[in-house]
Amino acid sequence: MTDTPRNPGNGGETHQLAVGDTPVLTTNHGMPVSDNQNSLKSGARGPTLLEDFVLREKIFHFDHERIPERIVHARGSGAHGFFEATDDISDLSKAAVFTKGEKTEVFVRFSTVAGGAGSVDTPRDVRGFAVKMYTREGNWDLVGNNIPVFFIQDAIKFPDLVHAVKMEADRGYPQAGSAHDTFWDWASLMPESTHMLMWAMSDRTLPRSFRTMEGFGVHTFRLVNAEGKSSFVKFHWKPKLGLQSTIWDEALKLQAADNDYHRRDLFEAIDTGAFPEWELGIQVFDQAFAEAQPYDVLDATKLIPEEDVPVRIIGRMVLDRNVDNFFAETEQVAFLPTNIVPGIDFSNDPLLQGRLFSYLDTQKSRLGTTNFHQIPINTPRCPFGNFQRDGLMQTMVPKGRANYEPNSLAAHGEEGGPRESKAGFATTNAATGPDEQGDKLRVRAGTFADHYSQARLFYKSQTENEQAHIASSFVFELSKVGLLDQVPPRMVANLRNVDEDLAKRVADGLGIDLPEKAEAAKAPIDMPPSDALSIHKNMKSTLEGRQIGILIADGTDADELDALIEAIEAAEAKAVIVAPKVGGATLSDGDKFQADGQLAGTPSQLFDAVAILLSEDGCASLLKEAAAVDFVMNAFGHLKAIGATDAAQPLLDKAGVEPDEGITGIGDDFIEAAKKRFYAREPGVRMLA
Ligand code: HDE
Repeated sequence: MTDTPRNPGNGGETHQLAVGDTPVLTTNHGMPVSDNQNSLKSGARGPTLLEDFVLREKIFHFDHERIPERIVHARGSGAHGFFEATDDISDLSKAAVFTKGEKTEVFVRFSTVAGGAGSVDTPRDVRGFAVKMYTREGNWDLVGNNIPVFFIQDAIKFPDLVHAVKMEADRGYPQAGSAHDTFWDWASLMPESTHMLMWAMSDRTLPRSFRTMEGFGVHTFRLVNAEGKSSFVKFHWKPKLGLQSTIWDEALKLQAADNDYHRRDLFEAIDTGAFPEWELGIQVFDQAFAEAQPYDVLDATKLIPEEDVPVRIIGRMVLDRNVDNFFAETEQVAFLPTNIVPGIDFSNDPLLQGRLFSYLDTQKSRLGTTNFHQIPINTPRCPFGNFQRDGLMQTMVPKGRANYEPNSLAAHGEEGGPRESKAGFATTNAATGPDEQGDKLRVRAGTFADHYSQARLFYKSQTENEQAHIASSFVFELSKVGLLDQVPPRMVANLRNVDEDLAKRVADGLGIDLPEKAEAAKAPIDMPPSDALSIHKNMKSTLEGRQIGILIADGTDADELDALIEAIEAAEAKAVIVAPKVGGATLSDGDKFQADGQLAGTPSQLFDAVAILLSEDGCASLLKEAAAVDFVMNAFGHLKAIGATDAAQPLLDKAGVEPDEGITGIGDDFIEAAKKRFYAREPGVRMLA
């Protein structure tokens, strides 16, 4: 009877009543129920009776099943796993979680930001990357994003940002997207958001999967060693599979093909043992380095180029267990940037400082009680205890009279309760840099004034295709803005400080005159380009973790199909068979081969590369099927490898496929090609800004 929903407090004891091996259905109060099909009525066709407490309890509970969704990051997907420290950094941090060889249980939640809980997985949006580590010194939550910088410098602007980007207040749309008036109205008035906008308009906001995106702690934190010496640190998660993103047209079509594309990918990867993995890296620097930079390390709109401070890998995280229950775990998990452990500390980043209040506060309205830490997904795995008591939904039963401290109850043979320890968390003396203490001022430090240099750095570090994608995204998003006369020119005026060519491309793409350059609070400087900022320069030529769609139909050669599946699996990818009928197709050997997906419902945007394995007759039959033509046409337009039998050529011709390096046969050449995207094809298939 292990699967029976039961009160976690009852120690997992089984119900006494059972029907064979099946536990008996009971009310929430344990009373066995004899009929779960019919409500209690006065006469078979008469009114339902108020007396029916079984019905009332069931409907009452159902009526209250939902809790408020997160104000931001409402749509998310979670998984369990572990973190393993792989390097000794005891010279930098005394945190137990970093002890070389130490394994710590983790829970991770990935999310989009703007959309509601029921929105789709693939809009253009920043992704949340929140990690809860259940360390033996308490929970450490690294609540980050897949982009290393943020829109704003000061927490006081966060409600404005979120109001502007979420659906518009009067009309309740658009859902899950920034391509609308209020977002760009706000953004074009906020030069400090320019750097983040460059990232947001790049393919970083169109990740292929959670498994192929980086994560960042964003803020500067501190590491503190046993002697109390502190260093500054930035945290990075690097995906084992390398970076991979979709392109805009593909993301749009994915939205139509599968609303749950990323959630499904995460779940299925873990379910099939292809465990997602990341390395944890740190950039460590000191006050002298901080003061020597042309930007402020406390400014969350800035990053530290990896060329200046290399990322040192200190551990790995593997997600190896799916949630058992989405609500209990993924929905109820409460991340708190205030969850840190001795050996890690905050910096004075004013955005981080604001977050230290917000997350604790929001959990109370979301989860309804100050006791949300007692919900199993949030409970520390190490012993914990203090004198905080009572409150809504208190599930712990503290014994004795000691609910205050100091007390001398132990001297009288009673439980005295826990006491503070010198080994506990102690805040680092934060006033180590200039202007970190002094008069009370409602100001922004002058060192935060440069809003464009790193936006320029980001743009310059991209490949030609990536630059074109950024320009085209600005054009697309700004073309959705109704306030055409003021907002796009204001945005382009800002972009002139980033890169003149970019500004021109965006103005041209919109069909507007190039506006005067916006006045910069501080003149931008040129920083040396950084390869780490480009996705294309950090993609891995691998099939590991990828999905290859194989289109078959009646008459497909059985041996060729077997060989191809074998080669794909040998390269640690998954072969997904697509056929006109889900029941499968009759192959050349007369056997029926089961399909994984029906052609009309399994378009090629779901795959990283496709193979078209058709006989002459099979191809002839599919020439009249729009879904087959789209399958090939979209794979080509999305710059993917297409392997095809000679007999499939008429379908490729109808889909407008032109030969290039990515168009191959179905042998080893295809396996090699499938590891890549063919960005050189793009100018031939799409007009970019
Ligand atoms: Fe958040 N953010 N945030 N945020 N954030 C929330 O907390 C907030 C910021 C991030 O999967 C909320 O539990 C403020 C930066 C993630 O459950 C809320 C400010 C970064 C998640 C909140 C920021 C993030 C949240 C909503 C500016 C990247 C999802 C529900 C001072 C480093 C966590 C909740 C999950 C969630 C407030 C800025 C990441 C309202 C006030 C910067 C990944 O408390």
